[in-house]
Amino acid sequence: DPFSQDPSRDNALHTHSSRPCNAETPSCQLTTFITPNNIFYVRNHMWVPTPPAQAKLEIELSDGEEVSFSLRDLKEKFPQHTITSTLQCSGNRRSHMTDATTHTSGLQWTVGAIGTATWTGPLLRDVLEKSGMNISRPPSSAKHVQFTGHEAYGASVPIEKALNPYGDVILAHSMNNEPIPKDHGSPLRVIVPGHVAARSVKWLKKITVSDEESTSQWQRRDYKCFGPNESGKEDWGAAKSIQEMPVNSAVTSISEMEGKGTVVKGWAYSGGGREIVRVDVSVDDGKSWDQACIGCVNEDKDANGQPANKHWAWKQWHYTIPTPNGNKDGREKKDGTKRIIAVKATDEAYNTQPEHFDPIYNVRGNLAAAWHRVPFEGGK
Ligand code: MTE
Ligand code: MO
Repeated sequence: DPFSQDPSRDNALHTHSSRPCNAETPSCQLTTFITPNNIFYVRNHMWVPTPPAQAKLEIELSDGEEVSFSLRDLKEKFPQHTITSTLQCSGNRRSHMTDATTHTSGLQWTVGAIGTATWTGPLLRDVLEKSGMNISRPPSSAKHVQFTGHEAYGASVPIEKALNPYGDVILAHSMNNEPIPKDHGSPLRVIVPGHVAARSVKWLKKITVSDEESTSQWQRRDYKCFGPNESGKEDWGAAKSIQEMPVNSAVTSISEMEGKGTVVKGWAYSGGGREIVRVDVSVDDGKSWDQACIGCVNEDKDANGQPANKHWAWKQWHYTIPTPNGNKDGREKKDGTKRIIAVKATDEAYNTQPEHFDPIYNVRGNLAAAWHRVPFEGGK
């Protein structure tokens, strides 16, 4: 039974499948800037492997040169970097696309296939340099960096991201100052900040610098996106792999504060290190808007202290619904129908979210980034 090495898991996680384990963080626990390890979402395609204690990380350069490093080498022979990065699954919010359209296949995540942690380890570019690669003038055969996990999962990123001195791609051995837990890639995973979490390969076994992308199905097929009319006739070879993620946001909690009205909280995140610069909230399903307070609920100062183009982490926002005259809590319209809260975020490139799911529909339910609409029932 390959699943016999799977760890026990926190009961608070909302489990979509147990073998393999796919479980999301409950939305009410997504309101801290750092997501604690025990409730960080788990997305496993297979079982949790237990790499042999003496296993070395293998590196193969594009000229065929092979070297390897022990975990100790990676911790002691390289400068260590700590970054704060959000990881988000390409299928996060898929259930909202399902609700708004007819059907999507895949795990029906709500708002919790996302989380933020600090990650520590050497920079991938430093490890490649020590392996013998000329990182300032890489050979023309070096176009992609492929990552292979101990259980056979694999993915790749373009060489530009891997070598970018501002790219912060690290080989992480620590998550929130603890050794990486089993579910999250123990003892070593790559963290590719700003990119879809599918590229942050866990239980890292091998790194291959190549002139082509990883040949795995997770690189060549699953994590691609298509037009609404292309469902069932996807040209997988022609479509671009998902790397950086589009701007997205969600409501994670709505709570009534005694005498202070109703407080709505949520997250907002964009790929590629693009900073979230505005979060707009509507309590009438998009007819009128107001701005949420961004970052004000962060306990961690890092949230606002990230350098330009390196906003690898989400921002948290909150909004207090004003109480309209003659309507005690604003949750019902005069005709008695429920109000709809809508939220959309804007990133520093002034990208924003589409209003509806129909124009971004794809049967796999990837990149579900339309406005998040929630019926306002109050007191939830
Ligand atoms: N790496 C390996 N080896 N095996 C996997 O199944 N899943 C990927 C990525 N890396 C995966 C993997 C996907 S699709 C996601 S969303 C993230 O890991 C999930 O990371 P987490 O479980 O630590 O949240
Ligand atoms: Mo994912």
